[in-house]
Amino acid sequence: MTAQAMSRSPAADTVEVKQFVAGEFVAGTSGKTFENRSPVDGSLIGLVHEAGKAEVDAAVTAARAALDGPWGQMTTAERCDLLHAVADEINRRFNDFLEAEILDTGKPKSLAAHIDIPRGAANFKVFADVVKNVPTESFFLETPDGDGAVNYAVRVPKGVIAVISPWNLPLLLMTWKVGPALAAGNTVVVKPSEETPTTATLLGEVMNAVGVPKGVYNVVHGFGPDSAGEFLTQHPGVDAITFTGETRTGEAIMKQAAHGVRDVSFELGGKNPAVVFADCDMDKAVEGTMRSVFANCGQVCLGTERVYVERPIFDEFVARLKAGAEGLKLGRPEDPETNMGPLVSAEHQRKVLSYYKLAVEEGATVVTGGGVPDMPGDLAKGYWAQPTIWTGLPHGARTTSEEVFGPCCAVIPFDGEAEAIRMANDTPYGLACSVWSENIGKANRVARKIEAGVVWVNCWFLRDLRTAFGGSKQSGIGREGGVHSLEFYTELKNVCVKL
Ligand code: NAD
Ligand code: 6OD
Repeated sequence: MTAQAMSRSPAADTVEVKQFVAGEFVAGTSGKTFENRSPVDGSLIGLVHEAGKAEVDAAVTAARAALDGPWGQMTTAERCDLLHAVADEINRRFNDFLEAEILDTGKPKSLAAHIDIPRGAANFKVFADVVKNVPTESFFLETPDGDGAVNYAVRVPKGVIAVISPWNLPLLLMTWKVGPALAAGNTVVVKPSEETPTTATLLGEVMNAVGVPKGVYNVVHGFGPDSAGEFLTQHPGVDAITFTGETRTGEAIMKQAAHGVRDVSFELGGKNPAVVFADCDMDKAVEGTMRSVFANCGQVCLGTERVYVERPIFDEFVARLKAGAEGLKLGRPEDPETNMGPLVSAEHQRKVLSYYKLAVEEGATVVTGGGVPDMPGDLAKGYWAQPTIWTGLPHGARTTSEEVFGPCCAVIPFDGEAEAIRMANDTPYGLACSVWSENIGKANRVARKIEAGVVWVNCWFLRDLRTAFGGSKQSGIGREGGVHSLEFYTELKNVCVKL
């Protein structure tokens, strides 16, 4: 990977990642950097320049100037053509993005190549097309003079949007917000996760290459509290904040957004159930649950951590899930055989392993896993966790209530539809659920009663980007996707014309 986004450090064989502000890659004025380490073997990938208040302020100022400048003067069609060009350029540089995402996350290349990078490009095309085609309402108002008035609505951009994104699907989740924000005519300042800074920065090169005006897309690096994340969400020049991450962080950001009564869109944590009925197609239910528990090493907000299985098939289901988990191949991202990578960081590994210990203390039977796998050579220094399945956890255990965000699940038996719904809903979260049954009437009845923003029937993570996406309860505020994204990224303005 060449590029202005990354430069080679003279001191070591590592790269330096800089901020992207007003179309330029810049170091922080404080000179502070932090390390970016490979989750696969703990080796140093590079140094990331940390933004201070000055860089965050420069990024917000650049975003404001672009809004008032060429970007604000473009027609929707011109803007959307540019976003199509952004998507095409991501696809042209597919391997650069793939390499960067794999280095930062350690995820299998096959996963990033099929999901992360293609969606990173698609997020620009889909929302450009939504914006070009969305109708707005109009009303004819009768007036006493007989001439009447016409009301019509227009959508106007909200302004400068702060985008705060997590590390689990870095390019996908960041562009899921940047795509609609830019399509709607806003400008953005992105603060990617400190764990995965690279693809957001690389996207700056793409913006420059296709001629997106300077200041439309900006990136600042750093942490949350007392760092770039907080400096950005507190900045008075930010008009709205869109955030994906932990529920606790959402609470902190909401307080920051209260100053100036700024709008927020939140995609937060989950403790997602799967409900597997005895009349399911067992092969499909096992395969789908395997993916929903272990994909991306369990680091998917929509992933399943509670599997409710109807009693008559409980033992068989657990046995088949165990066989599947034990068949997973952990290894280097580039190895085509690998289907599970490491956890993202040493800190996250400590968190996941603490839940592995807690599950046993809470009375779990460990069906498989429960520790750190033996990895060969340098891989032993990486942040690995075994795919883990528990049974026998009592209702209300912390391991079945709190989000672990690792490759693990508790499998719990149930008797009948009502009990399944009650147990699935007994959580402060409400993000996603999958229901497995060949009785389509029952599956849909259950789907409608589950308290979650997204329910999949006989599938998992089958995405249609036109649909509403988001969480209920403590899993989020608002919906994004299709026209729903525009409800957050625009103000709907009514114009009344007396005829
Ligand atoms: P996190 O909340 O720790 O961090 C997310 C981002 O917020 C990072 O960029 C971080 O630097 C920043 N941040 C932290 N504190 C901040 C503060 N006080 N002010 C401003 N910014 C701050 O989350 P994570 O560990 O990166 O991601 C995992 C979490 O994200 C899990 O809980 C997962 O469920 C959730 N998630 C939810 C969705 C969804 O769609 N609902 C999608 C992906 C991940
Ligand atoms: O597919 C998406 O658009 C989306 N936001 C997925 C979220 C995955 C969470 O880890």
